[in-house]
Amino acid sequence: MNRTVDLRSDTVTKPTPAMREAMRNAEVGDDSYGEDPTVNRLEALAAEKVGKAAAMYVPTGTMGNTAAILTHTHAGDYAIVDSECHIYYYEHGNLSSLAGVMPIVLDSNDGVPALDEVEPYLQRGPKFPRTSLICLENTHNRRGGRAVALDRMQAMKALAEKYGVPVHLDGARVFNAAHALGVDVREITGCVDSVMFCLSKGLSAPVGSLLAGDADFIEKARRARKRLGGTMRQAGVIAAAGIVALTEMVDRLPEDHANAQILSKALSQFDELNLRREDFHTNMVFISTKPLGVSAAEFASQALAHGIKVSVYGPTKVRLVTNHDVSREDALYAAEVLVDVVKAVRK
Ligand code: TLP
Repeated sequence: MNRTVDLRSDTVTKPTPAMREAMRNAEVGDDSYGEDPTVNRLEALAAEKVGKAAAMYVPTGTMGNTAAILTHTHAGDYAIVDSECHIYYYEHGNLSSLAGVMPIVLDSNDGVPALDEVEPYLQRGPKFPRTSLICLENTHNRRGGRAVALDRMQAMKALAEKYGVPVHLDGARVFNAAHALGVDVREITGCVDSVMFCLSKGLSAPVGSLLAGDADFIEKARRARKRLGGTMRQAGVIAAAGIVALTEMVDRLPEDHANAQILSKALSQFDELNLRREDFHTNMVFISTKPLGVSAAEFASQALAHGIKVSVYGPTKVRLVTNHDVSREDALYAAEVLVDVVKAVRK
């Protein structure tokens, strides 16, 4: 059997035929002069979708987050982050190395640190560093692709507002969160001052993310993007795929969530995996290989031998991500293979 199912990430998705067509026909101009009509259309559409006044196209989610941090903060400030968030865990210390900001790293169950742990950092007077930003993530990648509950975000926003501190959302997969919570995405983005979301993940565009916020914030963020080397020229060629992503690919995300449930259901038959299906809200499933007595790398190589690609997310942590390029049949096949792998490796 030569079938391959790539569950490493939703970033592996290929552009759809409609995206390729839109890219071929894209009207372009020099975006550094604000003259790329396709980029302008994408930015306007993105801002409207997430209910913000303005948006800026960036090549990657990491750059969008970094531009937001550079715009909200000054060197020497504190920013509050959850210990498992992408900004802290994967973005190579940009908040410190590029923005000069000190992370206050707080633990949490759901990606939202406890308010009583956050508040003291917001109250401190001029003798102490200023806390100028709180970062949230929804869906929360390392916390199981969790859709963070609205009331938790609203509570953090209310606290932040009390002290005039902005909240930035790493919303790389915010449309997955909206589907899982059953709300309009604007209800989520209404809890934050700025949001970054990705076109290049579940929405299947080949490149690109957006940073959205109020008009003044985005005007300043354009300088941060320039500083990061992210100001592009005839970017309409890629932005065209982003427009298709936003108009055609958002409504189908529940298919990925249903396929993730196929995987979690199949694997939940193994008591030792202690896999609680309700912990997986969106398109990700995490497995701990520890109870099986094997490393994540060993598990991954056994799965690969049968054509199933998974991510090693820690010494004994494996991540499976469903996406547009994984059909229901692929998910059923992958579930069967992964069940066999568990049976074969458990000691
Ligand atoms: N996440 C990637 C890897 O970096 C882990 C993945 O495969 O999930 N925020 C969140 C929540 C993300 O998951 C990612 C990418 C980013 C930001 C960064 O986006 P890019 O890769 O476009 O810089």
